[in-house]
Amino acid sequence: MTILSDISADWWKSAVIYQVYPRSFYDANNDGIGDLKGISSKLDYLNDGKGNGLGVDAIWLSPFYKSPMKDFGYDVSDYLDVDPIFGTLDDFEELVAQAHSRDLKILVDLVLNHSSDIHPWFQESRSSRDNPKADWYLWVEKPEHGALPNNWLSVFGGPAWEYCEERGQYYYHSFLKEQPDFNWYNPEVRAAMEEIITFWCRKGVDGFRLDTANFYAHDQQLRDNPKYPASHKALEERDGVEYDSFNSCYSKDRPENFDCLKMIRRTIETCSPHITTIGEIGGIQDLDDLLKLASSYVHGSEHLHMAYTFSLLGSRINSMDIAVVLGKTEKEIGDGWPCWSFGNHDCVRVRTRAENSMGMVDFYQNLMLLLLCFRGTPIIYYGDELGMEEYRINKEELQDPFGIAYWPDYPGRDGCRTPFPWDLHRANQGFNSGQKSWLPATSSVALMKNGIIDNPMHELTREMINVRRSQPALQTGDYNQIAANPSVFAFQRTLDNERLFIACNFSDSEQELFVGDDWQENPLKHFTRNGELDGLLLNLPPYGFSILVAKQLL
Ligand code: TEU
Ligand code: CA
Repeated sequence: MTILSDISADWWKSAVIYQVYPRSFYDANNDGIGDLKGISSKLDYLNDGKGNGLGVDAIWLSPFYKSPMKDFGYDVSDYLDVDPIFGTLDDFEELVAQAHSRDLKILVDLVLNHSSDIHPWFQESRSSRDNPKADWYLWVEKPEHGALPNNWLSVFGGPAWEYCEERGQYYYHSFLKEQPDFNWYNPEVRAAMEEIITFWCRKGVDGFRLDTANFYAHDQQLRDNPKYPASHKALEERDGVEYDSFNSCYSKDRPENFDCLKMIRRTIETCSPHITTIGEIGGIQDLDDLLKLASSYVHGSEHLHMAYTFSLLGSRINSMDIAVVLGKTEKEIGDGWPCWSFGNHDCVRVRTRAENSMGMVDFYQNLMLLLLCFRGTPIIYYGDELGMEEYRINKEELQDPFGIAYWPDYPGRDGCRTPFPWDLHRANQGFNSGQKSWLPATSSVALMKNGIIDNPMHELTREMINVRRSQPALQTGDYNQIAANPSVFAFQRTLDNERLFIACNFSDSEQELFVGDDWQENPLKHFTRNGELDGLLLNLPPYGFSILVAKQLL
């Protein structure tokens, strides 16, 4: 176990997090699938501890535990071991040591809502009605007349209930039928979760991303979920995904879920006060409800440290919608701490979403700049710092079970999980040494013609991470919205007497913004499309972006 000295308990508030999807980062043993040794060998790219590299502070690793890979690791069959595809526990320890020697922190992904159906716990549970683990999962009697226990649906399609001949009962699965949900009301299950958490804390991890942190508790009366009115617009429009037409307020988001989170937090704090948590608050319900719920999970100090929602991960990324999400969050979050990302392994690449909504790559670059100026911890999804695009997957190439279930209405999540393009001129773009990769390695050359490091998008991201690091107001200052119209989004960040003015032009025409006379251009950075101060006005070129500094500071 590696101990980091000198860490502040709140390190995660000023950190920039980078999400690595281990299957797709770097394939060290050339078997077509990325691995832990591959990640270790590429840490310098992220941060070499000497001021080189992208400059991120922490890595969130998507699951690398033993798994039959029905959901690519989000179906765990042994929580305390590494899948041979990714390497060994020793490889993990080496990765932690290598990361810590560069001052990089490691967050691991805990999938505690469900296990794989081949996990020995489920195998035992399903074997009879009276085995020691009979009540570890959610088992329900078969109703008369062949009906299902209730109307709950699986996120990935069809009813959430699967019949099991051995027990003559149904079991519940929020996701695949190969991902049975645990019964969190059972104290033995909670004790097992404590052991898992403690195990990874002792391996020296600095934090956990908690998969589906709002799904643990379910309504014990098994009440039906209400259907949204036909006019309801889901946050992310996934054509034909029936799950999105229900308000799943009985199958998840339960008030009882707070007890689960409390138990997780207590267990972690027993190990170390420095370990952080980020809960994934899945679901694309009503925006107000979603942001209220996520905020309530981070109030006080008994539940999560941070939570992220899908509110910036869908197609609604424009000035007005972003301002609404940030504004509502500020209103609800109280003493909690926000956490933001524009990309992850479950949604369409942000560069592609940005182009679809605005038709401009420049607009995409502004999103990265904005992300690094928001109040809250930013998470950058691997490859977004290069401008990786969504890969348009063909039917024969489909890997994601979500896509297989809904093809072609919804093509699933493979398109955002393609291999990292280390070198466009080598086989598989340098992802490995030539063995066919699990998803096609075909990133666009458009933004990368000069290689990774000279890529303008990479340069912009790296510089902006530096700016954020040098400006405490960007890390922990207050947030005040100044303007939000379809063309311009502007806000201030203030910490003590340090004040910054951030303005972003979302349009392809020049925009004039009244800023008053107490601002000067930030000498730290002149972005490519920096605006110009003209008396009391800021002139922003098309897709311009400016950070101004209050005059008395200069
Ligand atoms: O995602 C859970 C989840 O809620 C998402 O599927 C979400 O509903 C949807 O994508 C919103 O658009 C987590 C993991 O991030 C995902 O990769 C796993 O497949 C899933 O849990 C099951 O473990
Ligand atoms: Ca490999």
